[in-house]
Parts: sequence; structure tokens; C-alpha cells
Amino acid sequence: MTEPFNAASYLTERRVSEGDGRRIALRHPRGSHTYEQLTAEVQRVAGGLRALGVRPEERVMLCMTDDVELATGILAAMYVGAVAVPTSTMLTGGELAKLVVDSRARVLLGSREFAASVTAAAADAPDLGHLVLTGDTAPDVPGVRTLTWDQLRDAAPVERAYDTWDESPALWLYTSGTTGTPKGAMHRHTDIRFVAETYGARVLGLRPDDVCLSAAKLFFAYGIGNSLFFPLAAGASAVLEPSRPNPKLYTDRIAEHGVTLFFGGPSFWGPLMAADFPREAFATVRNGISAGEALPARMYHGVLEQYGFEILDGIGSTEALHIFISNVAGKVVPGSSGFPVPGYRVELRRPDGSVIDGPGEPGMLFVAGESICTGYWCRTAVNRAVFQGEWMRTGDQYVLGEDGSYTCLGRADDVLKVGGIWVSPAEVETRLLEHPDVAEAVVVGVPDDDGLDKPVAYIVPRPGRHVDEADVIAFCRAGMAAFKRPRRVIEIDELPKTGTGKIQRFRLRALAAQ
Ligand code: 3SK
Repeated sequence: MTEPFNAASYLTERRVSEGDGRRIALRHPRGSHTYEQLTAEVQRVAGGLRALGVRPEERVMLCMTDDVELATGILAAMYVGAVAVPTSTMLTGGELAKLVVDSRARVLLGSREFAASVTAAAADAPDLGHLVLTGDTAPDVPGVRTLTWDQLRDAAPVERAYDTWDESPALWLYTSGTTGTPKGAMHRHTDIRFVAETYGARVLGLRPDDVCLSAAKLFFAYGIGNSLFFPLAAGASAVLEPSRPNPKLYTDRIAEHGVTLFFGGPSFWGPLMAADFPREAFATVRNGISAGEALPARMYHGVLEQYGFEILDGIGSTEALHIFISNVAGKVVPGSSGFPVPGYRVELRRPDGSVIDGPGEPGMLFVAGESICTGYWCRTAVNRAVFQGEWMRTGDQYVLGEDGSYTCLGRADDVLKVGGIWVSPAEVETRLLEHPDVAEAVVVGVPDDDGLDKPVAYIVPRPGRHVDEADVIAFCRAGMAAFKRPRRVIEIDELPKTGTGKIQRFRLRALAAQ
């Protein structure tokens, strides 16, 4: 039975009606927004979207920096019953165009910093009607009506949220997979309330005096929970930082705003430890939170010793919307992902599908819980493999410890997580094969000194040619988002293959690790 529920209204005007209107919801480079101001701004942007003709369930894509416009754009799309689709700001115009086309977005909202990529994407998307850009000028894009953010928010506000149901689609988040083609994980309004009431309330214990700061940006599932869903559901506040995460800047923001919950990942904690800031800089932080990749135990101990706060590592996924296994304050098992979050069930299964019922035996991690997405948009074959009844196959190998904690053993397939972001070897290999010197290419993940995977490319050159590492890396950077590039390029005469011609990636991983 579906119930009326609108997640944007739950995160904004509910707080006002419950007496929190004057509390600060968002802190950002140009000041702050109270819950009253945030609600009014969401209603204004919602008015703009409606004036553009956006209909319930149509997609509104956003490629924007973490700032008020992105937060209000996401909430306004949901407020009018449309589907917010925040996308990575690291994509090239070509990569972004594929998402605009796949989602059939009607409107694309972009920050002026990304004018080049959003304009290129808009020019290549037949279903797109409107492009809105922050800043003073709207670019010319044939076949698309363009306007500035100020023009968008100039329409009459929408003063009542659309009557969505808890089951209505609210948010799509694109995630990369083995095939190299990103898939849109579809989330409902109710999923947002569920993650806020489970992980946000019961693991992090968010309270109105909390101030959240996240190194993971809002376009990630991890970031949107950290910077929008959890703080707003609790009447707390979020610091929005448009710049790329850098330990010095983020440490300054902690002092400036009295941050209490500090969200990052191993690729952020490593440089933070190396930077050697004074311990007092973190005096207000009650917990660090980590996800994206398994947190090496040495980082947990190092940050605790050096800066005095405990990091709670967890595992989540874009498909589950947020973290479903997590460590808990005061009960951390360093090196593990922790314990199932209340509201979720997890199982480890053998290759034959039987369930492992005790500690010590590794298995494929499955998870069940209300926030699991309804599926990937228009991807039936993958949906049938990944979503099995109420269970989702995560693709991660885990083992249960005697103490009830779960520890990650790695991926069951070839996909890599680099700095917490999925990278599809197939996609990078496709780009490498476009290089004039490359005959064959294979990309594997090779752990660095902290055990965190970095992409390494093995290349068989065309006859009479050699590959130049710097040139190949620059070629990748030019054609795809920079985070996907190989960090090393190794020339090889022949790739190791099985008798049936299948590439033996494990041999290349072992070779690179020597
Ligand atoms: O990578 C993770 O662990 C994660 C955590 C929260 C939300 C989304 C993701 C992918």
C-alpha cells in the first residue's frame, strides 16, 4: 500500500513546521540558509522547473559543484515530483552526453565551472529541452532553450510539494559497471527517509547540533547522504564546499563551522595523516566516517592517535543508497567494515548459492533492506542478475569474524574502486585501444602500500611500435574523466591467456605487484 510522501518536503518544510525554521540548514561560501530560507529557495527553484514544463517523473539532471544551487536543484526536482539525477562533475562532455541521452533528461542544470562539458552534452541530447547554467550568461546550444540560474528562480514559487507517494521515483544515481556503460540506479522517496532513519539516526545518532562536512561530493550516493539527507532529516546543518577536497581547506572549514561529523574515504585520510595538522584543529569532531574502499587499520589507529577522533568505516553502495554495514562508535573493529546497520540483513553465500552460517568462511555478500533501488533504468539483464527478490548481490567477497564483524576480501569481478569511485577496466581498455600505438590492452587493479587499488595498464604495442607511458596516460586523460586513467603503463610482448583465449588477469595483477 503506497502512502503520500515527498522526501524534499520531509527534508525542508517539515523542519519548519516542527519549529526548526530558524536553525541553520546549509553553510556555504556565500553565507548560510536557515530551514525557512532553504524551504523558500527550494520552492522558488521548483517554480522555475515547473515553468519550464517539467512534469512529475521526468528527469532533471544536475552537473554542479557542491553549493546551494545543487542542493536546492535536487530538492526542487523532487518537490515537483520529478526525478533528480545528480551526475559526476568529473565527466567529459561526451561521457555526460551518454547519461543525458540514457536518462532522457528534459532539463540539465549546470554550474558555470562546467560550462564546456554541459554545453557539449546538451548539444548531443535529442530529448533535452532546457539547459540552465549558474553565472551571468546562458550559452547558445542549437535546439535547446538556455537560461541562467537567476532566470530559473525568477518564476512564481511552487508552495506545495507534489503529491508523490513513498514509492514514487525521486533520485537516480549513475554507477559504472563491468560493461563500462554507467547504469542509473533508481531510488524512491521512501529510500531517502529510510537511510536517514537507519544509518543516519541509529548508527551516527545525528542530532540538531551536529555539523556535517563531507569530502565525498553530493553527486555520489555517499556524499548526498552525508551532506543533504542525514543533516536535514535531523534538523542539523551541512557545510557545502564547492572546491575539490583538500586536507588544509577542509581542516580550515572544521574550525570555521565547528564540524562534528567529518566524512571521507581512505584516499582522503591518508593525505590528512601525512599533513600533520595540530590536534586542536579537530577538537569539535566527534567522529570521522569512512566509505568507498576498506579503511586500512593503520589509518584508523593513525587518525585516532594523531587527531583524537575515531573513524567509523562502513560499506554501502549506490544501489543501497548508503551504508548498510558499519562500525559503531566505541565498538570499532579496525580493518573491518563493522556490523549490519539496523534495518538491513546481510548474508554470505557460496558459489552454489547456499548460505554460509558461521564465521571464517568467505562468501559473496548479499544485502536486503528498504533502501535498495528498484533496479537500473532500462537494464533488464543486469537487473535479473543483481536484484534477486528482496536480496541484492553486491559483488564483494566478505568474511564474518567471531565477533560478528564483517571484513572485506575484495571484489568478485574485475571492476575497480579507485579513490572510492568505480572504474570499469573495460571502459579504460576501450579508450586505450583507440591509441595509434596500442594493439591490445588490459587494465587491472594493483594494491598500493595501503592495499588500495590503483589501475595499471598492460599494453601490447602494434608491430614496430612502442608505448610511451606519459603519452598514453595523457591520451586517457584527454578522452575520459581523469580519475579513470591508468597510474602505470607497462609494455608487454604477449598477454597471458587461457587455452580458450581468456585473459588471465590474476597473472597480470601478480606481475605488477612484484
Ligand atoms: O562505497 C561505499 O561504501 C558507499 C557508501 C555509501 C554510499 C555509497 C557508496 C558507494
